[in-house]
Amino acid sequence: MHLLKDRGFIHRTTSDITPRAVYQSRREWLQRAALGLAGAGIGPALVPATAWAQAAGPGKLAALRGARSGVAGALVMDKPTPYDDVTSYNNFYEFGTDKHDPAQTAQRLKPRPWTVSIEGEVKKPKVYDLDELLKLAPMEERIYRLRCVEGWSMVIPWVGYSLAELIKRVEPAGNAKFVQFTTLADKAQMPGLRSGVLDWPYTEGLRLDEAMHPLALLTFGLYGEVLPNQNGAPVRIVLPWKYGFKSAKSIVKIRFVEKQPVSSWERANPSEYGFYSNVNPQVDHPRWSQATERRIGDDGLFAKRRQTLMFNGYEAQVGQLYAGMDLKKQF
Ligand SMILES: Nc1nc2c(c(=O)[nH]1)N[C@H]1C(S)=C(S)[C@@H](COP(=O)(O)O)O[C@H]1N2
Ligand SMILES: [Mo]
Repeated sequence: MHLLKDRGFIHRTTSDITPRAVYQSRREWLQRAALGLAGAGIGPALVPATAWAQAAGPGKLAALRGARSGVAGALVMDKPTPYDDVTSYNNFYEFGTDKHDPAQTAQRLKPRPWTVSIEGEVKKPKVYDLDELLKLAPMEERIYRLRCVEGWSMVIPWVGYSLAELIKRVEPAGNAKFVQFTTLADKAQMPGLRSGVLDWPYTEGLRLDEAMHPLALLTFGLYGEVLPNQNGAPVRIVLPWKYGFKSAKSIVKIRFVEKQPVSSWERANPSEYGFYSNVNPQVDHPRWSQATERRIGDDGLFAKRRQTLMFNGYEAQVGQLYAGMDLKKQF
């Protein structure tokens, strides 16, 4: 990020190729939400534990239909970014630093078999198999804004459940104050590891109360389908109120710790990337403004930049986590 400019001016625009079935289901869901039905317990509630995980092809979408939790902020009414953009314009430096690299090179990633090791200050440490994680809590669709620190944004319909569901089950000890996420680092699968852009493996961290916030999503899919490799298969986190780099992809380890961990981007450039990295239009990156953003999928060269929102528009939900903090200093 600090090495590359957002090369948005050569971003190819795509027509809205969202598969019709996906679009259809989303429309119904949005309409239900608009009518106030989605939260009223009419129709299917959350997806039964294994239904989404086990369904194949179009069945995956059917299994998700109407799934929602009522978590405030889980639904953004902006038009979702076309599927083709979400899956071909990616930051995933383990697979190369060009936005269009991961869609190609991440085909080498083997998302199964896969385990996630829960370690550190917890009463029930455990190595979870992916299949166990998929069944751990009901899946739901969450339509979130994603704001990259580089100044562009998307709207993505993710599939997953609150990270808190997993955290509750492993029972953090009293001295667990932070959570550290570690991404896979395997040279055989990830050509980008040969570059020295970052210290591998990619790590990220949160305060425990941030990790427990219902908006923090343990994510297994997007647009109704399992996560494409380039979007962090088979499991990642999504933190919609923070800059995109906090949302670590292809996670293999979650460690509960007492001291604030140092994240990969923070280590690489502490004056530019802070531990919190909450989206904040009033705190500029040292080399560019964070006041506005370019929405991927808006019409190319001539699209008007949008105002960036405090906490990416999730202030009502997460603002209290940062009450009393100086957000200019703790950026
Ligand atoms: N392991 C890992 N996770 C990562 C990154 C990365 O390079 N490696 N890039 C981050 C950045 S900068 C962004 S903006 C988002 C992009 O997610 P997306 O490609 O699914 O939109 O992933 C984040 N997670
Ligand atoms: Mo990013």
